[in-house]
Amino acid sequence: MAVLLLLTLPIRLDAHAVLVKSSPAAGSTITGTFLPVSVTFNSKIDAARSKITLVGPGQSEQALAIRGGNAPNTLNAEADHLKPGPYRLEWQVLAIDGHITRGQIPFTVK
Ligand SMILES: [Cu+2]
Repeated sequence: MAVLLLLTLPIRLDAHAVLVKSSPAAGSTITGTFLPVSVTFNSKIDAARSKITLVGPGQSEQALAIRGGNAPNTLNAEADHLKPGPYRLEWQVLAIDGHITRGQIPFTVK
């Protein structure tokens, strides 16, 4: 029994940040040139050691200034001067368990 506990403990402590929801949502289409960004995870994250990059038409990249959210599991940012075309947000976050996770949120500007 003690051995079983030791084996399962590391798994239970594991708490990588997993994306819960985002604005814009993945696959969504937005209008306008200004874009508020909000990304929420399933665990607390270190906003100072996390980043969001906006990749736009022609693979242009822009690092967005990150603000912590109202909640410790949310990142906020904003982008402006958007032109119509395909975009994606590339996020990389550091969770409180010390693990980095990353992912992409594709969306379209009309
Ligand atoms: Cu982890």
